[in-house]
Amino acid sequence: MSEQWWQKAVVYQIYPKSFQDSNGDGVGDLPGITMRLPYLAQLGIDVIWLSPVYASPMDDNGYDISDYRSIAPVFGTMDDFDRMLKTAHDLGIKIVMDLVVNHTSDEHRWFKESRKSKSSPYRDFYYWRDPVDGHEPSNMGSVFGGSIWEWDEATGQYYLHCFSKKQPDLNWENPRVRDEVYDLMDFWLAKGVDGFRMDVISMIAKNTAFPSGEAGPTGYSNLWPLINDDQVHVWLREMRERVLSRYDTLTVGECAGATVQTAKKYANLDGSELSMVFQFEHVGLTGSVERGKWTTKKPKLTDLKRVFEHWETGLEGVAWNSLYWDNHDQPRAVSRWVEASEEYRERAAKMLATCLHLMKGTPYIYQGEELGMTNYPFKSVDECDDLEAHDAYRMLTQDCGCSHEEAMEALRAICRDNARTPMQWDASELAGFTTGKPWLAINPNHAYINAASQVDEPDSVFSHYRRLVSLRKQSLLVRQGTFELLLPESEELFVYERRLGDERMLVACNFCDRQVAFQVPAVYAGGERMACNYAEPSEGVLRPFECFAIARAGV
Ligand code: ISL
Repeated sequence: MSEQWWQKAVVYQIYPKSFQDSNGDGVGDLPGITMRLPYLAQLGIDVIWLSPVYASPMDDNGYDISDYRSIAPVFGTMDDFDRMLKTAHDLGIKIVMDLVVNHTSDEHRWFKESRKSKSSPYRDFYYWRDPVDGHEPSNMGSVFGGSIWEWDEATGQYYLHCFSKKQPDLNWENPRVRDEVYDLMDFWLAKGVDGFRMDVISMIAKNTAFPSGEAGPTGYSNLWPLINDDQVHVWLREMRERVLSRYDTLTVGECAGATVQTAKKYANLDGSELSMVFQFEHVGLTGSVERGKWTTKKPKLTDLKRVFEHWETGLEGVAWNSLYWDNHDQPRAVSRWVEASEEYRERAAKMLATCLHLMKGTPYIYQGEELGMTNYPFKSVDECDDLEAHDAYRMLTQDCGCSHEEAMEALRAICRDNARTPMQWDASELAGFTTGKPWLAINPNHAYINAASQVDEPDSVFSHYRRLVSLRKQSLLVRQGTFELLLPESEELFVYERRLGDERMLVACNFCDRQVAFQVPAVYAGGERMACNYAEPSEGVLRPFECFAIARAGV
């Protein structure tokens, strides 16, 4: 297969609420994004993944959509959208929209009609079930707490919601639902958008027996047996045939629960389903049975490497990988994956970037990651906006017996608002993000972590990212070479090799704040060093958080 454009691309994720405010209401917006496009062009990225900007009551910051064909007024107008898309395209940047079609908002017209009566023509757009023995039809818990079933007094039935009760799940078995989804995809593709990031697409097909499972600490069982892993592929193929085959798109499915085996179907190079998936194995490494994701653990490096190796080698020649450290649902990369004091933060941020960007797959940069932005020092749950954080605080303190301080420690480590604090554009009081009151607090470290101090500074984290983005563009080896993990047993070093024809590249990364012995294999003698985060080369060691790559041809 010849190289597809999305295999050569680097994607940058924008979380619109927190990127750039243009009208002083404290919330980021589309004109703000348009204003900052030259910054992204300077970074060199090829594609923007835009988190949802559609009409929404914002129960889950836009992942609850009430109209798929209009823009939320807080973000601007359709004209603002068209202007942003055109300006981006003029700069050579593509835009991929977030497609949230596992569920709608309960304020979407379809759901409002659906809940009116059992005989509504929209009733079957959602999953409605009778009580079983006077209770919910199953004991499963939703992602944001409580049951997946919400009682509706008016019609005497429950409806299904895997996320908040304001996010009822669409019934994909109904062909009319699928027609509507394909139509709205067409609407945006015809406008010129370049693809979709598909929200929880691995969850659209349900096991409609709605099984109950063993209850965990919250009194509810795990959600995963609800997912029908086979049917989802049937519908994705249908979606390809009916819509995607008519356009040249990047599609990335958010696929919690995907394995290398299932990803071979989702992201097969034959193009029958999606371009690639977001897998969750590495971000899942820090969870626990008792507390779910709400722990303060750091992953073991050997586990992290095993996951990447598994995906890199497992999909080789068959399917395509995506590569990410963080996004709007994850804490900040530099706070999460390593234990780096402020002294080493910049080196660690560059090291993580090098480690990820020189693997095989399409890399994703989450806004602010390119500046080395960090988690936020939350002291109280009242400082958090995210519905999930509030539910987690309640669960940790009430169901898991944590003290306030223990619960806050978990929130500081893992809650989603860590990633959602406003972009740090400059050192001024409001970080250049807004002139009003920011919707979520700005991290006080914007005084020294900000774009203004980095864009023209050759040693900055931003410049390091910029070099990595450009390296991928120039190097077929980086884009298409095979991956081999070296030193799999090391708990300090992440070292791998890439090979293509007679070219090879060694990538060496020290994940800890100590110097560790390391000999570059003799075959690399005289090779070209790049992507380094120390000015002078070292001999026989990797210094704290050191990284570099060496490339050699003709071997
Ligand atoms: O962040 C998580 C909960 O801890 C994830 O499980 C997350 O809910 C899951 O990855 C699905 O995420 C997507 O759909 C959600 C939305 O809240 C997330 O922001 C979105 O990325 C519901 O639409």
